[in-house]
Amino acid sequence: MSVHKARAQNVDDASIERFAENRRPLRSGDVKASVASDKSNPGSMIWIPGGSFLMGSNEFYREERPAHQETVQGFWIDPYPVTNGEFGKFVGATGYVTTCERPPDPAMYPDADPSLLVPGSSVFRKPRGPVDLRDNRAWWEYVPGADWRHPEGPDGATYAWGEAFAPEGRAMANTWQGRFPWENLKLDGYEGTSPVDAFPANGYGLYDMIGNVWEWTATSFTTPPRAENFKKSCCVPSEPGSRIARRVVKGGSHLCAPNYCLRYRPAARQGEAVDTSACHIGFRCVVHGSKAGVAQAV
Ligand SMILES: [Ca+2]
Repeated sequence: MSVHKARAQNVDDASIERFAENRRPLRSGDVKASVASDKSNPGSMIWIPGGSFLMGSNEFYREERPAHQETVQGFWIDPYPVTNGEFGKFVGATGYVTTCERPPDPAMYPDADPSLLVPGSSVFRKPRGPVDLRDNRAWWEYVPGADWRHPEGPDGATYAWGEAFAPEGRAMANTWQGRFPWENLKLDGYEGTSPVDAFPANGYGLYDMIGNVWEWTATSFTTPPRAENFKKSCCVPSEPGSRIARRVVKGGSHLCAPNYCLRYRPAARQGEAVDTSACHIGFRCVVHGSKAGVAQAV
């Protein structure tokens, strides 16, 4: 399954060219017809049989190495990332308050100005032109008041999770086409996040496993060998070396671009600090157990 990086780059460029050539408006029935049954039962999950697979890649980023065989037991998984509407129901039922809605604990940040320890989230700001890719502060901004209801901040919100954008073309996933972080060609139709069923499902019937938003996992992220050679990511404001614990995120997002963050691949993985909210991260639910056990689990 490994692909040489240069070859992958060419494939990616070719795919982008095809986006441009094949752009056409989505017809209303293109996707909806295939997911109507799932939408009628939003609690439905999909059974993934257990088996062995090649995990990681030796050809791209260091944190994916080494590629190795892994075995996983069967499990149930959501066909879509959780939408804002679904998450809102959860919050209404439980009173849950997300990390970005809580003020940071001063004990965790003893060197910080206490007046700056206010609830908020990292928000992507597109520069007007090329910037130094070694400093991701050129496109990340900590915005007080930004949260899952207001991912662009309390005064922004041109885009909101779960909103139905008007698609302009077809692609397999919502990534970034163009020169990150200042030129988003939107050849897949989306500048920011996209509806969870806007792109085709994979062979298991799962949507958005690649692109749109990174998805949290329960797996702890440990710094891989030779961390000093880490290539900085467009997608993770906190780089390795932080004292804050990190969890693995998977799948890439609409901010992953081939010139800087070619992580919209199944082999890619990245660490995200558990105290860091960002406008391009989501999640989906998984239930471990037997196929027959889902009735009790869901
Ligand atoms: Ca896009």
